[in-house]
Amino acid sequence: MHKATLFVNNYPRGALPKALVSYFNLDFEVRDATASPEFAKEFPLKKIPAVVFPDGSHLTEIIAIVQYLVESTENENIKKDLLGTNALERAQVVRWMSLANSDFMMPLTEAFLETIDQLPYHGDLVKIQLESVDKAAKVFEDRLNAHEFLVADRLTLADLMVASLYVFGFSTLLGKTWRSQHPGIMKWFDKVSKSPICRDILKKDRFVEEPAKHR
Ligand SMILES: N[C@@H](CCC(=O)N[C@@H](CS)C(=O)NCC(=O)O)C(=O)O
Repeated sequence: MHKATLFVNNYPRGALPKALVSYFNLDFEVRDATASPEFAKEFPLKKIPAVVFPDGSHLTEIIAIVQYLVESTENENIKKDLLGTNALERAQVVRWMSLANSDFMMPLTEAFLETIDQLPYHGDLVKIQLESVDKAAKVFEDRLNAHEFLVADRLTLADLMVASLYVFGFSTLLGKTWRSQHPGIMKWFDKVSKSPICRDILKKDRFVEEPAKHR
């Protein structure tokens, strides 16, 4: 293997890593994890995104991977803008990415998988999970009602990653009514979706009007 390989598929956490490799023209081979026996062999948890380096070492976890991809660009100004210009900004970038990846994305994914019967369905549990999603979303909504972006009033990696996870929500369980109740998030999403880095992955044409329902 001569270059690092980034494994993704069409699941939500693969979109931003793939977009970063493409936009910054990074020296990574991007492979479809689903079609690759090597992926399952190398990564027993079978979760994307995942990277194998030419020396055989691994990198997993979306936050670590997107940070590493931005660090791999040669433009120091872009790196600073996206990752933070001081210790506190860098910590705030990680803070928002982690909040979205855990408190928002985990209950949302489970609620969705239960709704479409890819996990056992229990209506009460889905309700509790969606309440957790709303609690986390309120933290984002409050921030975005008072500020244009998540960190430091300019676009950072936090905005790109968090928006790339929200788009999954807007395409599944967070329908038109939910979106109308979160104007701060929607105004911010609109702004982030114009960034050339990720405009191809933040498309509104996948938004659902009505949330997916259990049959
Ligand atoms: N902790 C991991 C979670 C990765 C993850 O759950 N990825 C999902 C796709 S968005 C996945 O591969 N799911 C497949 C599975 O759970 O079998 C991270 O933050 O990157």
